[in-house]
Amino acid sequence: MTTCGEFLVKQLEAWGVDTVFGIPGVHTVELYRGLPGSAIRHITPRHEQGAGFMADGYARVTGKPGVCFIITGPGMTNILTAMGQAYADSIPMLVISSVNERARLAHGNGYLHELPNQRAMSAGVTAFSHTLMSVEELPAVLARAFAVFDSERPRPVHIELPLDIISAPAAHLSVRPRVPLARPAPARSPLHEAAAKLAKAQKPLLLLGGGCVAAEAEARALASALDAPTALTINAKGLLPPEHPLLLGSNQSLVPVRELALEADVVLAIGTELGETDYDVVFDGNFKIGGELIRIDIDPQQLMRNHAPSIAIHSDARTAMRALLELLPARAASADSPGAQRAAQVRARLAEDFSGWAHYRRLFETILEVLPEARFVGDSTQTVYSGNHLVELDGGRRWFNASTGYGTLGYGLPAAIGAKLGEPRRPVISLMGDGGLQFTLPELASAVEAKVGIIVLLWNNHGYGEIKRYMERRDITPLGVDIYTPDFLAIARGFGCAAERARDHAHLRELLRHAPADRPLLVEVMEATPFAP
Ligand SMILES: Cc1ncc(C[n+]2csc(CCOP(=O)(O)OP(=O)(O)O)c2C)c(N)n1
Ligand SMILES: [Mg+2]
Repeated sequence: MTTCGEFLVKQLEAWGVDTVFGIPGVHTVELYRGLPGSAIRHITPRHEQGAGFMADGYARVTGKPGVCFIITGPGMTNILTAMGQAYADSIPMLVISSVNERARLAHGNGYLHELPNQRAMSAGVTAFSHTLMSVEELPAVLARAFAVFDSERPRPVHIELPLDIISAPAAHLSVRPRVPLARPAPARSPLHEAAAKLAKAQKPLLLLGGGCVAAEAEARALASALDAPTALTINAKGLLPPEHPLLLGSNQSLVPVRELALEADVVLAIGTELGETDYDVVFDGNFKIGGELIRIDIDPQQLMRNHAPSIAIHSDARTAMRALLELLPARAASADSPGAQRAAQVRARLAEDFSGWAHYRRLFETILEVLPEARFVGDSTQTVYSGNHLVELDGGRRWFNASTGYGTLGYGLPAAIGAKLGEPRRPVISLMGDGGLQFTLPELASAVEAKVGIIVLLWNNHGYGEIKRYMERRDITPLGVDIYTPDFLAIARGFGCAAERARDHAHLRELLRHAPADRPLLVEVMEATPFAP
């Protein structure tokens, strides 16, 4: 007999799911019945928030949905934060959970793991949340979830299976093929209007966001065709390589780029929210667009948020960029074209702004010297804040962190584990602070268990440094920020990791060079000489 739980596994396997993150409980064991006989690998985190962050990191690297199996109640409340992070950053995630039997829903009788309304709770951080009321619904509901992942703005989807449904017979269901679904393409009229405006622009500016990560070649071609200085959000980092003459980096909150945005006659913004954490980390509301704004986004509502466009194109980024490239006359972008000169002036001014950050620059140079292909998965700490401005990489999906959007501390370790599982051959550096690492520290055990060779670069300043500074700047006596910091090296070793404190840059280089392939290496860097200014 095939149960509904077994059928679910078969259907997921048929649609390309190769990894599931989850912690089983008495409510979900029936989801596990089919897993050992499948090609799906199961990764066990130490907390459901870890499962969600791992799925997030896996999804960002592979472009495929990260899939989690989660128990009713506490499992779902635990993963909710990670779903919020994925929701804010438009990451595809499929959360399959159990829920109490249909006849027991919404009674408040105190059944095991009971919540008043689990579906309603997750609805706020998902594209949709669905309670399966019959086995027969499952194929269509799963197909709806994949329709979101394939052709909408990606977001988490939650499907909950009542206990009497998970174990119900499902032999009569057959595994469906995945129906290919195209992403929305641009309508003709706004596309032509946009192309005409862009062809005439004297001082164009291109703003690319995380919605463009699957369109690297198109992003490079479009920047050149427009000869437009190009700013990248943090999730778009790498779409233009470090030496690209039009690159402005991710510095939209800084004056030189803001002046460019004000002067530009036409601004083309693609796959970007134009949101606060990329355009206004200084929270002063001073990112202004002076000229005409053309927006391209897969989410029609997003086209109308933050900055109103004069031309709005509802489309997948890559499809629209390709269509625009066909309509645009090629401008000769070169090292000294007008666009490149405007970008070079901004970069020179930014370099002055960054002069106090030479020590961070040196840290990243050291890492990239040893591991030029590295991917950086960060938390919300000094190395991340500075790297957001300083680091440029060749290739997208190589720099993401929890300093943007929802901004959850503790993200960086489990997301790095997911990223490494998603693309094992690429070195992964998890950029953590001593505060953030303590949120999800036990996931080191999950990484050891899964034989994941990530490098955790711990920036230790004995406290919630950023918040302490913020309090001091506002004349608030620091409280709750000088936290006790444990012996991270002993703890990491206790979990089975390699762990060392880097004495200096030469030592750091050595440690990185000899990082084990099959278990994490924790490298502690003290926020003091020789890593400080
Ligand atoms: C879940 C969560 N709780 C609290 C915060 C607020 N917060 C942001 S940064 C920060 C300090 C982080 O300390 P650490 O990781 O040591 O980095 P540092 O600033 O010291 O470099 C805190 C508490 C948050 N972003 N997320
Ligand atoms: Mg700290």
